[in-house]
Amino acid sequence: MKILIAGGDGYCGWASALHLSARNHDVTIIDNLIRREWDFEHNLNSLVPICTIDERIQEWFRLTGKKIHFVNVDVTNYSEICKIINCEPKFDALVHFAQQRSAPFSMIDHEHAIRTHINNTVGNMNILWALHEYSPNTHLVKLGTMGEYGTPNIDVEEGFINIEYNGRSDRLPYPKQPGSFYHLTKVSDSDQINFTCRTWKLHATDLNQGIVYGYSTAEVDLSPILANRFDYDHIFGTVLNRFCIQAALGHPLTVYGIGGQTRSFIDIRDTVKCIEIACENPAKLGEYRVFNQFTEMFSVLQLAQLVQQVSENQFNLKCKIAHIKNPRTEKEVHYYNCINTNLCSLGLQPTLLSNETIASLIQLSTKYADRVNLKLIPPQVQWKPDDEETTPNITNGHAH
Ligand code: NAD
Ligand code: USQ
Repeated sequence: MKILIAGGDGYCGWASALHLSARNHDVTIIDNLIRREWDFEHNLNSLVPICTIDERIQEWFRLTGKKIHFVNVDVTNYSEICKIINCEPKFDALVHFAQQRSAPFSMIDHEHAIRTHINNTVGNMNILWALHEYSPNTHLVKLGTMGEYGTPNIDVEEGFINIEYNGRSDRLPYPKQPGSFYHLTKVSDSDQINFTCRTWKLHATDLNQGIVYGYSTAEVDLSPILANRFDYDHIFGTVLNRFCIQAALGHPLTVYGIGGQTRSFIDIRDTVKCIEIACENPAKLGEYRVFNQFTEMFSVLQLAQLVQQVSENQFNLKCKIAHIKNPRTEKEVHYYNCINTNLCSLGLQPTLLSNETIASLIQLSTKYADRVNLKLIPPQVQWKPDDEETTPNITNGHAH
């Protein structure tokens, strides 16, 4: 297949581009490299050093003889994205990763919320319009997020829910309760995509992905020049990756509040397989389908305890769990049960979180420990400053 990967210089996008290229798909990456600029702007750095996109692509060619094409394109620039989508032969699939993806980044201030909104919402609409005008048969595979649903007190279905009301019934989009301005943009994207499938008969798969963890994939591991980014900071670092790095450094694990917040998770090795499955099994023309792309659910505290056990038992590292004041507005104790049957029924065989994976992430973090800026670990972005009443001050696991 001829596949366009928007956002292919990023964490999920780079690993997916290599995975698809390794399977002989003809891959083109578009990315405006803005994530590297955001890192620079906020003084952040990937734990693992990453090469330029040109170096990465050359190395891949050197090792495998396979060519990945790269074009520096900003998806918010409509004429640029049209030029790419209109090229011949047309793309069979467009995988859209190219967004500002950090919830804390979107909550820093008005300017960051607006930047996130414009980048994500305009970029998504441009892609939809360009597909409509120039290539309606290209299957859109869009990265959404499990956080679109929030934490309702009922099971979370895959995109739609059957509702009976006043004696009538319908299958309607599942209600959304996103937890940040970033997550809100994903809800808006889903509405836009659903609308354009209904109205213009585009076809799309909305992948509501859980929190991705891990580093290694078969392809990334082939060479240090193919290294992927691995974020540990309080803005882009995600919870399990952060805990493994913190354990390696002897830093207390930063559980926000009680730690009963439960989320959906997926290993990056399964992310790349899910992208492959979605591309190779396209939605029908006019179909908008939603897959919940995760394999397991954990509370934040459960993850901290798992990392603590591995670091103490396998590395003899003392590992404390610190319950720190939650900078976010979110439920810390709640019901959470999400359905994820669609991808499994198309062949996904989940890679479940293992002690080996945690140990490998701790080892990776030890190797690059001297690159960590400790000031970037504690959370600095608050959803609601001075939110004393909704967030108890907690130390050593006890709420005061
Ligand atoms: P990332 O920040 O590592 O990569 C995103 C890439 O998109 C970067 O290379 C960036 O330069 C590019 N980009 C951003 N805006 C762009 C624009 N306007 N034009 C062109 N390129 C642009 O993020 P990631 O972790 O790889 O996430 C990729 C996607 O997956 C995002 O849409 C994110 O919402 C989704 N997702 C990620 C996770 C996770 O845990 N990492 C979980 C669920 C969903
Ligand atoms: N958390 C901690 N300690 C930390 C970091 C986070 O307790 O040091 C808690 C947060 O309060 C939250 C949970 O862990 O309850 C998850 O936070 P996160 O930063 O790992 O993930 P999140 O902000 O939800 O965002 C990440 C990605 C985003 C993606 C999302 C998937 O950055 O792109 O969309 O995961 S989901 O959570 O399913 O929406």
